[in-house]
Amino acid sequence: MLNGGAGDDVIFFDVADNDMINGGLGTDTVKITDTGMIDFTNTAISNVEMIDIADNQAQTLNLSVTDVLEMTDNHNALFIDGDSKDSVQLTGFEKVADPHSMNNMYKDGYVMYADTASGVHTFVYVSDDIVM
Ligand SMILES: [Ca+2]
Ligand SMILES: [Ca+2]
Ligand SMILES: [Ca+2]
Repeated sequence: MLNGGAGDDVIFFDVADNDMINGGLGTDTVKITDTGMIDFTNTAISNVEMIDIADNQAQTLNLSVTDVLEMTDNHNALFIDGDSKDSVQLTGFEKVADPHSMNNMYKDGYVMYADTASGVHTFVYVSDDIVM
């Protein structure tokens, strides 16, 4: 169990170890250095605000609406920082055409995706360095 606590934390996630991670309060980043397909179906990550795969290595993140709801806090918003070797496969999300028009956590440099069906508003913000 890796417990972030109150501050802004950077937590390294090792796919093989699959530790439970609780970011706690603050803006918490999970850094992943494993390469290849990263699937979050059986991970136990919570209260995290950002996944960072910007390491010039190729990762593919596979995320469903359920995965994002489980790993975030009650804002249900996940940022993903990466590089041009990475890709993100989102299931149940669609691109938001005009993120500035919405009252949300949008920041320039990201592409915003919103869930299509859950009824809970769930958002993923993917760095535009990542080619989708
Ligand atoms: Ca924290
Ligand atoms: Ca947090
Ligand atoms: Ca990468």
